[in-house]
Amino acid sequence: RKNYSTKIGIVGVPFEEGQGKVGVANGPEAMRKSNLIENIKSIHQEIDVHDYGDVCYTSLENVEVPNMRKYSDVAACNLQVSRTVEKILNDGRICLTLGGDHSIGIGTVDGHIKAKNEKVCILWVDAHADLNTNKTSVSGNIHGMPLAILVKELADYWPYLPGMDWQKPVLPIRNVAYIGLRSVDSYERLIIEQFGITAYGMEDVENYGIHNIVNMALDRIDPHRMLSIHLSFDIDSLDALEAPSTGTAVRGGLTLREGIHLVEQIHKTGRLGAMDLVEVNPSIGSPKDVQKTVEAAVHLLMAACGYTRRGLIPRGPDGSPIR
Ligand code: NNH
Ligand code: MN
Ligand code: MN
Repeated sequence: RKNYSTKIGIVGVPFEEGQGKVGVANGPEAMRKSNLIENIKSIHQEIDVHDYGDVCYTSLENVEVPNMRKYSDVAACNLQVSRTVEKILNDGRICLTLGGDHSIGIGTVDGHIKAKNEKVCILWVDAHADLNTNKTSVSGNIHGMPLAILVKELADYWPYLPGMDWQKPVLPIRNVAYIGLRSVDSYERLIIEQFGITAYGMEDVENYGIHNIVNMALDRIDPHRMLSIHLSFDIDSLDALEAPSTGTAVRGGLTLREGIHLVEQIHKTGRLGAMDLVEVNPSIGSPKDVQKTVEAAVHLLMAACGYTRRGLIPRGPDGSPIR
């Protein structure tokens, strides 16, 4: 069933404990101040966008897991993220989550999986694989671990995670594809190879072009074209020239054109269920860098709501095209 849904729900997650740099918690505020909601409303008059505000949480006490920094915050915040995403989807809306660092992907994907009874596939658009466990991570930053926590096949690699019992690793690894990889840790590469995870790096984008890469990814993760698509978009998938204000910028990435095309293509499937836009850090770079990065984020989110660069034919009050 096509979901060119005109019903959109927005939630902000001002959370930065999944990594070490101050400022990424202000991502939602920066995107809203750049008129995100008004811009989405102006795409066409049938759009019905509701802002659910920001997620709040109270940290758990006395829980720690080795080599997982700020674990208690991540666990507590993600429960609220999961509940909110599930609610927005059950309200019949496409859910757009504004990050925040990428550790919030644990909650967004979990909420999506719960709302759609596991009929979900994941497109992880990122320079990084975010597939470390607490045993392989060099940084201890949980934003480098969300996919490893979510997938079924890696469940045995984790110790018991206190305060995360609401989260079950039910996501099959074959339902996950990467686009944009160019900074993959060696144990992450090992897992990608061992499990045959669909992973398109920048050299693949170069060889096939972004349009074919998106189709190849969907052929692999959703061959019957029946799953709800979760698009988890890390702004660092874009080239550092296009999105400088992010904690771990990597050069040689996607252009904004490629990013927008990818999102437009996913919108056109009619099966976009939820999108995350994460790792925008307004405390990094000059005011111009910040503006560039936030504008890129807003463009990507608008494409998810059906904004087209071709323009739309105006419609009258009854919804019929004016000629
Ligand atoms: N792989 C590194 C780590 O686990 C870096 C992760 N950083 C990201 N991921 N920005 O998207 O710490
Ligand atoms: Mn990421
Ligand atoms: Mn990244």
